[in-house]
Amino acid sequence: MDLDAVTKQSALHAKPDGLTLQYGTAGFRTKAEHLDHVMFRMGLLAVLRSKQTKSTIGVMVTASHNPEEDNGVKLVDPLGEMLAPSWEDHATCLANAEEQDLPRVLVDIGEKAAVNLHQDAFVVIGRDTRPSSEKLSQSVIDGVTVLGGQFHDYGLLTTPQLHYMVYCRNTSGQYGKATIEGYYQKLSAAFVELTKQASCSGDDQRTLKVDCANGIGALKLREMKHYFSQGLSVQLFNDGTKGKLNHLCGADFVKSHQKPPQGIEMKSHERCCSFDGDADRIVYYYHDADGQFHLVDGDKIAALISSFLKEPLLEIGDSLSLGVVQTAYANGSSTRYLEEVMKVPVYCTKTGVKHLHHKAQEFDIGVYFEANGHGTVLFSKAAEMKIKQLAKELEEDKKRKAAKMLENVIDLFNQATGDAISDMLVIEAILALKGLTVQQWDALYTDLPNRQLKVKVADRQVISTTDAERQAVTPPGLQEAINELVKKYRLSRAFVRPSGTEDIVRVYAEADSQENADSLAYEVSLAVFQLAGGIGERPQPVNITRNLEL
Ligand code: NG1
Ligand code: ZN
Repeated sequence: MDLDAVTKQSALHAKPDGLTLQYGTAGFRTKAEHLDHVMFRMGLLAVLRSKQTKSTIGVMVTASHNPEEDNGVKLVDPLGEMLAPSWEDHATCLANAEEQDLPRVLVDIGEKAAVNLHQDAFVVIGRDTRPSSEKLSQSVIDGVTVLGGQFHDYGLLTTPQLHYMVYCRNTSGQYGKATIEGYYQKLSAAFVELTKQASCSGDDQRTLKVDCANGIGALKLREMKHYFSQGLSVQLFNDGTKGKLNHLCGADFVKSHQKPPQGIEMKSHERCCSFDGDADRIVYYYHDADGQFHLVDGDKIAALISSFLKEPLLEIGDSLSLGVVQTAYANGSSTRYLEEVMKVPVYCTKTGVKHLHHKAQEFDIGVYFEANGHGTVLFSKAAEMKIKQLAKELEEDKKRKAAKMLENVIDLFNQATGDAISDMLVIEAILALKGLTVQQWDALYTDLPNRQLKVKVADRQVISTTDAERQAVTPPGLQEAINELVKKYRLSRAFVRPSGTEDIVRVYAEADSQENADSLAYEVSLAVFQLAGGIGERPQPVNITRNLEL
């Protein structure tokens, strides 16, 4: 390592004094103007990680569903996975080192992680459409270059596309071609093949309105839609030509406000969906004949997919294990439906897709989704080989067809990470094959009314949790208070946890009616405010907050 060169270059990307950041649920995320040094340093870190793993490492510049003024960065590990936990600690140390300590911290990481510095390094970089992203990704490149790493800058990409590129490159092209056309072709071919078996079900069925959150999803979907236009016609809204990124639109807005985005015309019973700002989340929704809004979220996506998969799996007669992974935010009704009606084992992990991904890898077929619409289905290598073999060998027509269908499903899911475009195509294929309308899909089960709130506290780390974040361990007395409040309502549940992407504590509550869910969420927020060092204005009852918002 040429530490003198690092010091010199770093001075051009100097860290503001006293600023500390944490590598959270999805990397570093904050106001874009505070991130230049972090980007440069993540370029350095990506080189070390690449040398250590002898693989290509990805760096994605995005702040997903956060406001346009924010930005962020995360590293992508060799198989498209999120960065390993010990390296998250290295990332935090490196990002927070004062200028003069940077060389020492860099050497330290190299030693601790036993990095062979003579190894070559290769880093691929992608970015979203934020105005700040281009300059920040240049800072990543500066970091990569000063440590002698090679790189390929893909420019504008969705987050899942960057994961895909990393995965392709580290499996010598076996997974697919590491180009944007490779991505479009792989997914579209699987979609077209899968939907061939669907009986033609009218024009209406095959049209989908997509709210692209004014983000990168619009650019990529516009390029891609020609590849699958025979099977599905997508109409893009909030395509970034007018509105602001994630402002009053996008998957996070729709999920958290439980209302449609602005900028989309919805007729009753029309199937609509929203991506988030970097196109790794998707939620569906529609208006019924009475004009009432219905959200079809990540939990219902998981339910649709697992019930679809069960049939061909049964048909091929091979006992491949199927499991569903959720977080504490999964609606109680979805868990009950999956366990009791679908008879599929369900597991709960901590928030953050890396936890779900990890757990899902324990099954032959692991379906994982966060309620917010981030997820995918993972097939183990063994399951994939088995299915591909059966698709070739099976004599009986029906069985071979089932195996072939599963083979296409494997190709259609982005196995590297949750992907709005890939998930959208899977969902559309399933609806077409099953001849289901969005209302019929929604009717699989009825969501329990729920509410999510945010509470500002001086230090959100005073809250620590256990049992996949469903129980608060500290501060003392908080869990007891929550238990008492929950007892007051029917079918109720509540939990709190510090956010990994925002400086707030999140409160979640569900109960038998919306009023009760709102009221429980409010009461729990007050308990957090009082027991965990709330700052600013005291939490207000939900209907007041909602009125203020309107
Ligand atoms: P935090 O801010 O840690 O709750 C949010 C989402 C996560 C995940 C990350 C990354 C909720 C409740 N939390 O994390 O599920 O998607 O952002 O984008 O939706
Ligand atoms: Zn996202």
